[in-house]
Amino acid sequence: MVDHVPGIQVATPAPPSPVNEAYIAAKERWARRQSGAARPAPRPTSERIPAGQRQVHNFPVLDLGVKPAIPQETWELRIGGEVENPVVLKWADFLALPQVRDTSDFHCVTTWSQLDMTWDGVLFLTLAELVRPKPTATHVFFKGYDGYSTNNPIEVCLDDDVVVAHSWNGQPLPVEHGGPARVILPKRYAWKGSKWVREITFLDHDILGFWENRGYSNTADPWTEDRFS
Ligand SMILES: Nc1nc2c(c(=O)[nH]1)N[C@H]1C(S)=C(S)[C@@H](COP(=O)(O)O)O[C@H]1N2
Ligand SMILES: [Mo]
Repeated sequence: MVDHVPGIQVATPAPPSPVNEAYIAAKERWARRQSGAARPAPRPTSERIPAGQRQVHNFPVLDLGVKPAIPQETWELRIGGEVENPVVLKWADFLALPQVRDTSDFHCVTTWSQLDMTWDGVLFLTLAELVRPKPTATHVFFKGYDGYSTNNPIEVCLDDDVVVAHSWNGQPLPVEHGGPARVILPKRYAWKGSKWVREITFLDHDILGFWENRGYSNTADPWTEDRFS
């Protein structure tokens, strides 16, 4: 317990906001996972395939018919909106941020799931810490270089397994899978993660993305077969 020193202003902690609570919870989970102390026992494959999904061992390609080729030299990731510190990251800036490796399962709404996908990149949480979302930020809108878009609540994005990935299974992400960098949100159907990600905008309200505007669920939870709206 630190007493107030006369003449020195003691900062009062910011009141808990949903954003702060999601940050702290995700960072705690991440720390536990990194320490290995609380690593859960591997679950049997059958329990890892949501209803209506089947396991595949290949990696299908789904896009809008465009596979934009963005050289690393001209690649930029713009992060802004309801944030204190908007940034435009060049490739070198992105690689200079703390890097993580995370292994997760990938569920596409077209009914295939691939297990144990290993992604290298930057935690969404790290990007959020960099730009500092305002307390008004509730949603995140992602845009891809191909004109794609998708949206998520901020809490979903701040989970400790959400990565802006540049590598898959130890290799640079091929263009058809969204390289130079794509978003991975393992707890949602895969359309919620933008390939060729170009812009991340924090918003004080929700906006529907490409598929969300075309009859797909806004929440997209594979575990409740939450496929269509
Ligand atoms: N920019 C962009 N991101 C996208 C898409 C897209 O068409 N463009 N398709 C989405 C869909 S529907 C799925 S299932 C996954 C597919 O990723 P994959 O092609 O690497 O399997 O990317 C998602 N992200
Ligand atoms: Mo998809």
